[in-house]
Amino acid sequence: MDRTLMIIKPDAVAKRVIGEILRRVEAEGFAIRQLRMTQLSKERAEAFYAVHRERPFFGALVEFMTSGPAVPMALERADAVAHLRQFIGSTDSTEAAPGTIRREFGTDVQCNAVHASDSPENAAREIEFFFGKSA
Ligand code: 3AN
Repeated sequence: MDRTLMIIKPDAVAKRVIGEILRRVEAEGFAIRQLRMTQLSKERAEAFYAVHRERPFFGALVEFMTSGPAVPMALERADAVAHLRQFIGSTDSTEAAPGTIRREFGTDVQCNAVHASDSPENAAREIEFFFGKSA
């Protein structure tokens, strides 16, 4: 079993679809191992997205991710990282396949409902970022 990190972003929290997203994730075979609600500070959001620091959308991304509470969670399943990426759909919600989380609950490339780790290495780093070493 592998683990990955998913975050329900502030847009989806504001839409009150936390429960619906969790239902779909569990129905897809993921076990929720850790979960909490948190409001990211500017410093924490900048650290989380440090790899994107030079991208033109970095400031807007940090502003969005700190605009309200978010719900990070550690999810476990066979092939968790790749399976979750495929399950949530493309980054841009307007281009994500019908039936995916980002298509169903997101709006555009910024307000795209959820984050999912893009590699096992980043999954381990991101789970530790929110839940510490014991996660
Ligand atoms: P993903 O989250 O699918 O791995 P990345 O790593 O390319 O996508 O981008 C990280 C985050 O930055 C995305 N989740 C999205 O919210 C935001 N983002 C990516 N591209 C843009 C863009 N062109 N404009 C605004 N935000 C973007």
